[in-house]
Amino acid sequence: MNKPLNGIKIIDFTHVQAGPACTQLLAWFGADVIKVERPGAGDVTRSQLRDIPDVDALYFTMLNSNKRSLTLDTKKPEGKAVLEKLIKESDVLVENFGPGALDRMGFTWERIQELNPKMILASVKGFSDGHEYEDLKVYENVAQCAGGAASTTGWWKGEESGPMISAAALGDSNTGMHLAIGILTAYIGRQQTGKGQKVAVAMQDAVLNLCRVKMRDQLRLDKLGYLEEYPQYPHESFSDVVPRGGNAGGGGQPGWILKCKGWETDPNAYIYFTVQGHAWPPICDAIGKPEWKTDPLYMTPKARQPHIMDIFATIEDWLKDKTKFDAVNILRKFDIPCAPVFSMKELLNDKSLRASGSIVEVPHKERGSYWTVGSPIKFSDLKPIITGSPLLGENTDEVLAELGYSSAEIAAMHDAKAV
Ligand code: CAO
Repeated sequence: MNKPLNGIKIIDFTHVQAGPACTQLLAWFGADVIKVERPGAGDVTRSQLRDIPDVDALYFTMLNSNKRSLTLDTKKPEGKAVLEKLIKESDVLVENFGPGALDRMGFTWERIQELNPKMILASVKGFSDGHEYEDLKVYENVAQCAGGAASTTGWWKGEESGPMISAAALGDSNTGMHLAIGILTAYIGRQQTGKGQKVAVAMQDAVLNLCRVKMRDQLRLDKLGYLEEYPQYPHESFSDVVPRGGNAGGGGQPGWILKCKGWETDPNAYIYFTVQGHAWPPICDAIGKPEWKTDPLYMTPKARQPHIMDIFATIEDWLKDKTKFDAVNILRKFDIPCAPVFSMKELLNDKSLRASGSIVEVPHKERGSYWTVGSPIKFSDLKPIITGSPLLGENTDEVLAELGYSSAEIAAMHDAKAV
């Protein structure tokens, strides 16, 4: 099978989620990704949130498939020498250590360029270089707060009205995906210039990039003083910052999460319902309110907006004897954009996702096979085969031998606990 990234060698000096998500994607598409880990311990996620004693946690296995593992103490001279050799022979070094950690190890950008002028150094940090918070260490939720997601997510009134974190990894995996695009861009650039370069993505910036519609709303609010697609309009007042809009649709079409049959006991018996402006007549037909098609109080988006929550309440009433699946099966016939709220359990067992490779079963040497999330990117000429994640140091001797070390030298490195 065509694996377009075959031949690209990546030193994966990453840990936790943001960096590993990036390198895993590149490994799926054919790159040789060598994960460098501290001897004896490895990536902290190997032991975090374990479901089976002494076996690599799913947190690790789900972010490190298709890689090789090399243990290396890069603070010891022997370990540094191995890393230098690897840098000379690789195309990309990806890292997401705390600010300054790579420099303290002796691998500044200048030193890396001396070793290999073609090297692409790719980094994730919490904040960008020169930012007033550039020294901060950052995890997922910190990034969501710093990048605008938390201030614009959640409820604007009531007890639960504070900033809210999304369950989606907007800070971690999202930053990793941005970095993957940066690496491939730098790689194509290198084919033109012959030179490597440094690629950096700050988690704050990656979150902000996904929150650009909220920046759009801030600019509109500055000009108009109100935002007519928010649930606060027209009955409540706006301050000078974008408010949290609950489950409101973020674009030009109002939407809301609506209860379906069984919501009292099933936390996910809901659908998302969207009121597309031009699709109003079919919505009226679908929910049994044909008279709304010609009623001036309902005919235009402007007329509907002041009582849009009442309209949603009427649709909820229509939904009360329909499961989320019944509802979608009716609404799809009228071309109404909608979907059930799926639980993780439903997604895990979803036949379509399994058939498409978005959920895949992967073998693992110690835990047996397990289900994980496969590539969301589909190609006509590449079907990524997701393999298990490596055990800690599983490929150490193999990688050292490839670098030209003799068996005696490798044994000496083990004795010195450098690998
Ligand atoms: N051999 C020897 N030392 C090693 C090593 C190895 N193979 N791998 C790592 N280390 C050392 C580093 O050199 C560093 O040592 P110093 O601090 O003494 O220089 C240390 O281990 C790791 O430091 P760290 O700051 O990266 O780790 P932490 O657990 O304190 O912080 C995190 C974790 C994620 C907050 C921090 O790495 C960070 O802010 N990274 C950038 C942002 C990021 O990617 N965050 C997302 C993580 S996913 O939620």
